[in-house]
Amino acid sequence: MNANDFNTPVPNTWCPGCTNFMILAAVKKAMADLVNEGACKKEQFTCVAGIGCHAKIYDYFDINGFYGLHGRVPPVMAGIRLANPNLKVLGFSGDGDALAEGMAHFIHFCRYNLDATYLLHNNQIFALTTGQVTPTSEPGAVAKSTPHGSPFRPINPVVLALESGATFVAREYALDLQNLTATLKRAMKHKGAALVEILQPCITFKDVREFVKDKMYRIEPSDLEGALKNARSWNYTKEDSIRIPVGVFYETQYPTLEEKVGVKVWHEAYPERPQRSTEELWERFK
Ligand SMILES: Cc1ncc(C[n+]2csc(CCOP(=O)(O)OP(=O)(O)O)c2C)c(N)n1
Ligand code: SF4
Ligand SMILES: [Mg+2]
Repeated sequence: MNANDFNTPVPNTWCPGCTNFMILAAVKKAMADLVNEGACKKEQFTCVAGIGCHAKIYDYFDINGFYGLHGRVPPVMAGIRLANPNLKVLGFSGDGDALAEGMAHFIHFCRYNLDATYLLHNNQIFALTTGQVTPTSEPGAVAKSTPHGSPFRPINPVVLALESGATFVAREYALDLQNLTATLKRAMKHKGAALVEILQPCITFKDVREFVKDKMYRIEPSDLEGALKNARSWNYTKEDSIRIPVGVFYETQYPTLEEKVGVKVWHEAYPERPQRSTEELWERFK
């Protein structure tokens, strides 16, 4: 199979040239590679999307999934994994979705070490609502919500994920297709909570492509202290002197939520659980 086997006929409504197109291409390629390598089957991929431009990605690949509420990607991922631990769950979130509306969920996803991959499309702006500051906007950022400049300091999601217990933490650039695909594959193969922050400039409301391309450099994974040091070396500011580390910051093994609560044991103990149709469930809960 190849990446095009994940295509859907849904018309794409991202702005022409949006950097989300590259994330879509990388995710489809990573999934196709994993299927070809025998690591998992196409039907095992399941996606959860937040709310925002990033979330539309769910319409553009042919896998099962769920649109959550704004910021609520992790609890839906947890529900899916606990109900069926055979599924390979990918969560798609934005910087607003993950760190404003969904901040608490983001922390608990890392802390629980849920066995799932969380892709954070970071464009440092609320893009779908046409440009307001988010928790990753730089201090002084001029946007629709802050015409005189943002008075806030940024939150660093890489530091937050490391401090909260995520067992795979990486940052990539949306337009570096090769490294993005490779890191996504590593994240999807990882057992435990994997965060991949993707720097995803919004070309319509905050075009920082040249800035990111100029400033980024690749790092190698290190121990937790080293990873934190690397992560703290850039706090989303836009000074000329900064450099942006990209690559895998940290990777370790630790029991997952699913292992700790004995999900597999529970599923094996009750193999004959009744299969209910969607219609039946709708009648019961409507
Ligand atoms: C609880 C809630 N608050 C606010 C909104 C309005 N809203 C919809 S999309 C969006 C911005 C999303 O920004 P981000 O998560 O960064 O995604 P992007 O559009 O940048 O990909 C907002 C504020 C909403 N739908 N639900
Ligand atoms: S508003 Fe920005 S993030 Fe949204 S589709 Fe357009 S370019 Fe992409
Ligand atoms: Mg955003």
